[in-house]
Amino acid sequence: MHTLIFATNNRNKVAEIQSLVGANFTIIPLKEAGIEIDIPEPHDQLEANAHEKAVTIFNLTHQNCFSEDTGLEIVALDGAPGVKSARYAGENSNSQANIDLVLSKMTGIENRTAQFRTVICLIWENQTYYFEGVCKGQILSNMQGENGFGYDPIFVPDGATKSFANMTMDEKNTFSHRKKAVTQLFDFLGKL
Ligand code: ITT
Repeated sequence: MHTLIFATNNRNKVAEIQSLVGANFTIIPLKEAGIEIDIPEPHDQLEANAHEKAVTIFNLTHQNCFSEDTGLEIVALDGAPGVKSARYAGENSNSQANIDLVLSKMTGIENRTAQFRTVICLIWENQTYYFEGVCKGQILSNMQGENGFGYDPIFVPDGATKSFANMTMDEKNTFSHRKKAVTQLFDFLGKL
């Protein structure tokens, strides 16, 4: 059995990833590890922010750990909100404010193509590794569904007919960026 600290304060990410973990791994969220810090995300690339989060926690714990940074990249908005997805409508903005801003910027725009991109940074036995998962889809013109978190009510993945927020977690996992990145992570760890 291996133990990995997951360097996140986002309980929705923890729930999604814990639903995917195989029997050989135990994931310890920051809260359970007794770590209460606001992890910095100062960079303009998902990879660099993921690295910053993992290194911050590694330096505190000296234990194997991973982090992930996710962005919603909308073609018609030149890739925004992207790396700023958590704070698109301002430093202390919530999901509703972020969604409202996206929908207002997308008013009248026909090209609704977007993707979620997740980058995982793993620090394992002092070495750093990256894994990426992408989920392509379309931005809706209004919110649909109550499940999930973040931008889920306005995103329909390619191959689906309903938003992520109208799916169960298992359904979302059949499409999701996070599932794809996490699968690579555990495939890699499983081969070590
Ligand atoms: P940590 O940095 O502590 O991991 P965070 O919430 O700040 O948590 P991010 O920096 O990765 O996470 O911010 C990405 C934002 O994008 C997040 O706040 C959500 O609003 C949104 N997001 C991330 N994954 C998502 C998903 O699967 N579905 C919908 N929105 C998502």
